Amino acid sequence: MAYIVVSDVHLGGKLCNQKEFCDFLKWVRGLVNKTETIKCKGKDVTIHSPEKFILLGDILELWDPRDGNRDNVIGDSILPFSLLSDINCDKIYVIGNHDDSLGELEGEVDDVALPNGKKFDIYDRHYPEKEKTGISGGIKIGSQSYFFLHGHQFDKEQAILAWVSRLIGESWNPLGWFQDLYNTLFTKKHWKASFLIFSALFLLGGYFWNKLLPPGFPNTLTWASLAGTTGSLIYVIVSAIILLFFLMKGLFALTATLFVILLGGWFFWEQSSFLAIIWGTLTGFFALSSIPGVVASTQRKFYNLLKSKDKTVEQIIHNGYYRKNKDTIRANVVVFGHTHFADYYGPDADTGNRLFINSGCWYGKDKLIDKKMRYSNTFVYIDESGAYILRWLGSGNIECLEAFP
Ligand SMILES: [Mn+2]
Repeated sequence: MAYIVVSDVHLGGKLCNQKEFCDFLKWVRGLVNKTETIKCKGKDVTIHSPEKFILLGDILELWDPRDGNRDNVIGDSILPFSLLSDINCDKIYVIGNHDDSLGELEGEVDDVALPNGKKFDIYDRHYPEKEKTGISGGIKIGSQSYFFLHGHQFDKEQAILAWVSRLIGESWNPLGWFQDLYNTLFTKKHWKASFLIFSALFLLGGYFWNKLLPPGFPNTLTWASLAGTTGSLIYVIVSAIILLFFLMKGLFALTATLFVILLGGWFFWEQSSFLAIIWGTLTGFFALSSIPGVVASTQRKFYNLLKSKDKTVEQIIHNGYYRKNKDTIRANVVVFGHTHFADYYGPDADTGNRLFINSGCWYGKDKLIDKKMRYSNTFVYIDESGAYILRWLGSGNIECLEAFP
């Protein structure tokens, strides 16, 4: 029984190590034919082909893709997911914060059978799922039990998002909303020009409306005077026929939309307010087609202000990120990612006698932080003999960073 755990690849992101990750996946795929023995704290550890491969969140970068363009996520994902599919084991995808919209797929992507007979499963929050008692037990491997989650749940900077999400019963993420709006082809291509048009319409419109509109805007026509004119009678009859036609075709949404437009036309036709509606609609269109571009191009700086990246596990435990009293996990070892820092802490009284292991990331370069090396391209290997934080050096070379026998 062996598990391999990776997190925070951020495929589609600006600094993702997609090539190294693919090389690593090819190496894992090859483990089916030969085992690999490495030195770990003076001991030989044999790495076997895994039974389960856990993708522990933020595998895809849906919040902040390169150039704000989610097509880059698809482009970066084709090879890794095809390689993953080839690896002779089940895959567990646990959702992180940068790929949280995929949580909606938890019920859809449920033990999907891959061509080699292995399975692909999505878990919205953690693996394994909570038991009915509300307690989260672990997976027994050797003498330990393990619990896997991405780790943004420990993050106080994410607390406001989590709090609102719980309140409204669905995932709340305002920047994600802009990201959704930005990722329409027209907006991606033309948001700068749209912003100019929006600014012009907004400023010039505001300036000229006083002069264009007659006093007493909005001037309204009465229903009686409308009904009295032949023109509006024809308008009503033609409208009714059109609506009835679509209604009988069973196109209810289209009928409702046309009803609103035709009713609006009846109210506002021949009035200056009709012009105002056209102006408002155009201004709104160009606002929605440009403001998300402004947000998408500045949000990385915004995220850098509030992210808990590069925190060590000890900082997570001691700086109020992790709250022991809220913890319902019943496992000896908690494996998580999110902070991009392959590291560990515990077990001690502050962790409820649990060991916390961070799987690190496949993003950016190695970096010295507070005299401690923060390595990229790391993973966690678990078998009956214990857990190991390992580092991919390329070409099948593995360095052991920590061992927990
Ligand atoms: Mn994360």
